[in-house]
Amino acid sequence: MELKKELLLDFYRTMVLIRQFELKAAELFAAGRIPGFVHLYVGEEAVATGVCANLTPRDYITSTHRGHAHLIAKGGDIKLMMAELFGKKTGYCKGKGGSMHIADVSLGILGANGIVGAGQPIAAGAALACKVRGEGAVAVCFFGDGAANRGTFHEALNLASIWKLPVVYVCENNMYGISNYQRNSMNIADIADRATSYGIPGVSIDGNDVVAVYEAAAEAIARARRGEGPSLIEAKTWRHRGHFEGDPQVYKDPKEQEDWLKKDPISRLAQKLLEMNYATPEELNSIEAHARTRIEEAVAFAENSPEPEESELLEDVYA
Ligand SMILES: Cc1ncc(C[n+]2csc(CCOP(=O)(O)OP(=O)(O)O)c2C)c(N)n1
Ligand SMILES: [Mg+2]
Repeated sequence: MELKKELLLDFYRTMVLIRQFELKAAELFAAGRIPGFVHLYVGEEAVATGVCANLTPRDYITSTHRGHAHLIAKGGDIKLMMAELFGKKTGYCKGKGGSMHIADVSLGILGANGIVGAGQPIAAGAALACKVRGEGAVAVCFFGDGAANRGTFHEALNLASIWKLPVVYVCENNMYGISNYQRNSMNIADIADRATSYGIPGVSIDGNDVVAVYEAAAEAIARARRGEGPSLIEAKTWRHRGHFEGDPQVYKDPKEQEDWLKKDPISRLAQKLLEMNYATPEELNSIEAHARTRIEEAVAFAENSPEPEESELLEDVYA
């Protein structure tokens, strides 16, 4: 299928915005200007972008500890997210959550999550709500290869299958769970094979090709909207940076890292746009410049925002 120029350019805008957000977060973290941990999505942009391009605000997503991109691709507000990273009162969680607790329920973004695999049953629950309401909405669960080994994965997929829930499980297989290579944590090459055990469709795709991601997600989401039940998509990808900022990634094979850097999803899409005469190099540069400006505005918003008051310390906190 040949995708329309505007759609491809939209993918590019989203992917570049994600990349620029992440690179800025890396820079701020290294400079000690944002507290806590940050796990960045650099190199994986095609997955969140290609999937979320099929969703509307009434659809739900669950995210992960590596979640900035999911929020951006689903239409969240980068100013509120940046302020949250800075721990400011204007942030998504009033500055008390940080990078791993960013949610925007009004947009169906049910939250990043520091608990690996926690989104899997949450997405099944959201999909059950969609099914009961009967309005054709769906849920999408983003999770990693490491999370595919959690009990929650098996429980959620089984339940989603037998109840025919409108949910799509999107495994972002970046080959590592922290420093643990996928082949050391499972005896199968393709996580998508696990779909067979639950009697649902499973596909393994090139997660650095945004068009392949978009098309696989379109099919799985359409199936879910038709009431035919869940699917599993495994998007093979690669994180360029460490597991968290500060991780020297000594466990990676330098040759493999180099090979994957050549498969960068943004460069690949840029190449495609140029070859198809859908954009000039100047137009692509101006998309990047625009993204940088938006990120700078988000940083200024965060910096100029107040800290939470001491008197608010126990508000919105549950134990
Ligand atoms: C239940 C649980 N177990 C362990 C951890 C520690 N932990 C944080 S991230 C991570 C690896 C996750 O790997 P993967 O699911 O592949 O996601 P990726 O970081 O590669 O995006 C682990 C083990 C955790 N946060 N939660
Ligand atoms: Mg992983």
